Amino acid sequence: AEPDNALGKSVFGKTCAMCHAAGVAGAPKPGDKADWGPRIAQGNDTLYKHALEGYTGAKGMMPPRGGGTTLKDEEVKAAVDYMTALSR
Ligand code: HEB
Repeated sequence: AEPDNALGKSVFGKTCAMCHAAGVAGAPKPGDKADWGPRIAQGNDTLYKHALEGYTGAKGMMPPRGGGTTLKDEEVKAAVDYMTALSR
């Protein structure tokens, strides 16, 4: 399905930007193709899983749902799609 960019942009601004906008604590910045390239290459299923469940990578710790515990799966996925679309 087409990503809902309005939804993704809104969720990103409220919950993800606090780390991802400035690259706080190793969070990949939207538009940083060098950082996002290998991440995007993992495929959407892995990106969604990491965003939903959280994980610790080489650069730092991604919290489950970015700490937005009440976010629906489709809201988190839309925010992932928003970031990756800016980073291809
Ligand atoms: Fe994050 C990473 C999403 C929020 C921190 N993240 C990441 C990724 C994604 C995301 C997709 C990639 C994955 C891979 O590579 O596999 N986030 C996201 C979202 C949100 C967020 C969607 C909202 C909901 N983050 C966030 C926050 C923070 C973060 C809030 C802080 C606290 N992240 C992060 C980091 C990282 C990430 C640090 C990196 C890790 C490594 O090492 O890799």
